[in-house]
Amino acid sequence: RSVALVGVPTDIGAGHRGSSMGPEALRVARLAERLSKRGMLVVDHGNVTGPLNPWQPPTNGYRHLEAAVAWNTATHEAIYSALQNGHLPIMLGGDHCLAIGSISAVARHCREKGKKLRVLWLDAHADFNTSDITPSGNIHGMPVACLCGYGPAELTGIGGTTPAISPDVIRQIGIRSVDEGEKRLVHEVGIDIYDMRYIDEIGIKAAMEEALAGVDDDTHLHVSFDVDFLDPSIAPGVGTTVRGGPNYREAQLVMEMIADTGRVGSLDIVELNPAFDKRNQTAKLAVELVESLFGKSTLMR
Ligand code: DIR
Ligand code: MN
Ligand code: MN
Ligand code: MN
Repeated sequence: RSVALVGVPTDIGAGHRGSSMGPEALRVARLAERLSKRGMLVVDHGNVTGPLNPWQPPTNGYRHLEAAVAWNTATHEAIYSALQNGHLPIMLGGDHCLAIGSISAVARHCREKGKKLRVLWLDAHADFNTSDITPSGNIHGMPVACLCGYGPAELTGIGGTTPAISPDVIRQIGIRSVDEGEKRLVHEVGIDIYDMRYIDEIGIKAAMEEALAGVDDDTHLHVSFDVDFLDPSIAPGVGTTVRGGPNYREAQLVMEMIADTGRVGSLDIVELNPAFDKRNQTAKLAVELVESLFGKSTLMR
């Protein structure tokens, strides 16, 4: 299987600077080499380009809306063309607002190929804010809402179809921080959320079985991996840590169970922030988990 790495070096949607260094940290942690070792044909397509981060306060409920549109439009084109060329794209973020560009591209590809889409959103946060309920104005807290059609037309329309996806394709896993207005909205829209309370009660294995139920040979599985999904004790290199996340073994099992479906068709690795990391340990952990996501296991292969 041929894999296209697409770097998107921006922190335009975040409330802390530094996730713009994420793509390079993943390269330094040898992501391409590790996947090549697994027998995958990996081509690093380099970085998407876009405006510098002007680091302005929010206006009308958005920080840097115009620049976020530019970055997401470029990301959409890069991911869509990788898919059209038969590659499995891995988007190296960058902050999580970039999932608007990547997932709208994956959804467009699935519509054209008549494939079913399932999006696994691994995150501490629901990322379902809108301009009137956001506590921060940061667009990285809004991508799931935008993809479902709740947001400014400049973002919800990327890829030409609004909404880009239907809420029922999404499964959110690891959630433990949802803002006040956001809580109301995710219930209203009916987002399927496997929050940490639920995972504590039924266990990560049963939760993943539920999240993956119905994935079949016609399904394109997109994994949107926000590194703050992981417990901060193992993954300090993110801007918005939230305690009480999956530990190392639980995170490995999540990736292994996704790998077992054999249906992973695209991936985002986002919110990795080397400015908060120590000796690139979080990037190295992310690479290890991505190896598991692509089938590395202790006793097989
Ligand atoms: C918070 C933080 N919910 C916000 N969001 C995220 O600003 O909207 N942090 N995604 O990573
Ligand atoms: Mn290519
Ligand atoms: Mn996120
Ligand atoms: Mn998050």
